[in-house]
Amino acid sequence: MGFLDKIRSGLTKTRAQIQTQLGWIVKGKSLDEAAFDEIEEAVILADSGVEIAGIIVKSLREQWKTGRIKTGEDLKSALVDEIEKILLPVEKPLRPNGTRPFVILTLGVNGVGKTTTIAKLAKIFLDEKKKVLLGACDTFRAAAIEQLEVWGGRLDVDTIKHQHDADPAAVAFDATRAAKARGTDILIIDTAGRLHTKINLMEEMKKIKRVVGKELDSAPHETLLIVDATNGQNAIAQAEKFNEDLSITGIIITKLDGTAKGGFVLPIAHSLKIPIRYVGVGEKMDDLVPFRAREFAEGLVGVEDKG
Ligand SMILES: Nc1nc2c(ncn2[C@@H]2O[C@H](COP(=O)(O)OP(=O)(O)OP(=O)(O)O)[C@@H](O)[C@H]2O)c(=O)[nH]1
Ligand SMILES: [Mg+2]
Repeated sequence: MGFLDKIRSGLTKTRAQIQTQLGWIVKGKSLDEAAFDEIEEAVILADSGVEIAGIIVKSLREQWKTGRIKTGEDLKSALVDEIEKILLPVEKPLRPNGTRPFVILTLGVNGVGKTTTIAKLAKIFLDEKKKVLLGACDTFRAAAIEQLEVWGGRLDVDTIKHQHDADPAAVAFDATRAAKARGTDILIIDTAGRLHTKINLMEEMKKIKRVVGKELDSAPHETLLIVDATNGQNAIAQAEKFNEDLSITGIIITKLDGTAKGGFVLPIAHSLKIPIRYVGVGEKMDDLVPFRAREFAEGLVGVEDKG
């Protein structure tokens, strides 16, 4: 399956909902004001929020009034264009800049898919013939170190670890040092995901960042926030909080396949303006695909259906 098919498949639930909502519009009936209300409702139901829905519908209405949109088909394809326009500024793929080791610090509340996503990322870099190392800085949850090691084992990648309950910053320090000594290309650091509302998690993450930066200038090179699409609007609040405290440089959205609320990606793109690097569309190792605005917009609305 190519990336386009994977994005499409990952957005199946959201697309199904939007299409149910818009079904009558694309079936060739002439357009009236009600069509635009339907679009607005569909966009809001997909969890894009009132603000985004307003922006999109305003533009579509203008295009209708000036005659650029005439049929239901026109309306649908203009909707795809509007969504693409909102997403395009955050289409910035993660491209390690050649710094070695390139250090990626992953963050996110518990259960969002950090550890799984690290394995998927490692796989992508391994496929590019890069030398990868993992750092097990989630020393809080009992089985976390082992979980990361199991993934590492499957990929034949080493994991730098300490004991359960050890200082995560000390593990990060050792992992960074090891990555330098071994000529590692990419070091990916796993972290704990207790609630972001607890001050000490943020403080702990700041300490990891500081320690890594002391050991290696300009590291971490990517501070990557993982958010779970099934959390919808809640994920936006998480992203805002993490960004405020830890200056996020990239976002990965997981579990798109598990939600009909995939539209929440629009307000994330619109308000945060942080690059969305990849999206997770399943539990398998290769279910992580680069984020592309056009493909995402088409996957949401479904361009292939001619109504
Ligand atoms: N359907 C689906 N499931 C996913 C995706 N990404 C991760 N998961 C699942 O989400 C669950 C949690 O994943 P983890 O990687 O353990 O999450 P985590 O953020 O490391 O969790 P903690 O370490 O407890 O904070 C697992 O069952 C994964 O298989 C995805 O893109 N799609
Ligand atoms: Mg984990």
